[in-house]
Amino acid sequence: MQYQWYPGHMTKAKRQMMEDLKLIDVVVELVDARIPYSSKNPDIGAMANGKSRVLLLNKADLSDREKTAAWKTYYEMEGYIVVTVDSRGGSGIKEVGTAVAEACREKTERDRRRGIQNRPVRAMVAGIPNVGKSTFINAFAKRAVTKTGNKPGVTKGKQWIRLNKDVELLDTPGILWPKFEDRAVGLRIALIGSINDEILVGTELGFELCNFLTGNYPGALALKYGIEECSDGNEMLLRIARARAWLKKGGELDVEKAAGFLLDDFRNGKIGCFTLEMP
Ligand SMILES: Nc1nc2c(ncn2[C@@H]2O[C@H](COP(=O)(O)OP(=O)(O)O)[C@@H](O)[C@H]2O)c(=O)[nH]1
Ligand SMILES: [Mg+2]
Repeated sequence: MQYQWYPGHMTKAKRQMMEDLKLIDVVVELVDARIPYSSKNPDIGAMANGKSRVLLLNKADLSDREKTAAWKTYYEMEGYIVVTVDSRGGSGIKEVGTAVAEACREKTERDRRRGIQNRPVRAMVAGIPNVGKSTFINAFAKRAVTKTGNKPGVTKGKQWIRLNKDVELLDTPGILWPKFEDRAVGLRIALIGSINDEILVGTELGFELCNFLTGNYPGALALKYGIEECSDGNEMLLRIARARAWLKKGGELDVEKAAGFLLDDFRNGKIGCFTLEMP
C-alpha cells in the first residue's frame, strides 16, 4: 500500500509508458470510482494521443452508485468508452472485452480493408498505484483463452494475454502518477488509502472524512457508530471514541484509535458506498 513518488520514478514510469504505448492500439485506463477525477493521471491524454481509450471506473462496489453513473456519463461525453467495474467481485469484467473491441472497431475495419486479417487488437492497462490494475488483469485473464507468451522480435520479453480472437492484453500494467500539485487530490487519494498514511496524520484524515461524510452523507456515521452527528470533525472523532469506549492509558478518549478504525471502515466499505467528488 505504501507508495511514494520521486522525480526519478516519474521519469522512469513515463519512459516505460511511452515504450509500451508503441506496442498497443488501445489504453484501458483504470480510475477509482470513489475519486474518478483525483485518481486520473494528468498526462495520459497527451501520452496516449491517437490511441483508442477505454476508461474503467473500478472499485465501483465501494462507490456511490448514482454518482458513479453521473461520472460515467461525464467521461462518455469526453469521448471515452466507459465501463463500471468491480475487479474483485467480477462485475463488469465481461463488458470490458466488448468495450475494447468497440474502441478499436475503426482500426479493425481499416485493417480489413487493407487485407490485414486476424490481427488482434492490442491493449494495455494503466493507472496510478492501487487502483486495481493487477486485480483487474487477473480477473480479465481468468476469462482469457490462453496466455500467448513471448513473441520474439516484435514484442521482445512481453507477455500477452489472449482474451479472444480479437483482443490481446499486455500482462504488465503501466504505472502512472497522480496529480501531485493539487493538495485536495492528495487528500482524497490518502482517504481511500492509496498513499502512505504517514504522509498525512491519521487524525487529520479522520477529521476530514468526518467533515465530508456529515456534510455529504448525513446519517451515515450516526448509523454506523450510534452517535449523534455534528459539523465539527474533531468532535465527531471524540464521539466515536466515546461510543466505543476507546480510552488512552490516562483515561482520555483515544481519538487516534477512533480515526484509525473510521478510516479502515470507510476504506473497506463498512460505512457505506461513497463517492468523494463530482464532475
Ligand atoms: N473493493 C474492491 N477492491 C479492489 C478492486 N480492485 C482492486 N481492489 C483491491 O485494491 C487493492 C489494490 O489492488 P491492485 O490490483 O494491487 O492495484 P494496482 O497497484 O493498481 O495493481 C487490493 O487490495 C485489491 O484487492 C475492486 O474492484 N473492488
Ligand atoms: Mg499491481
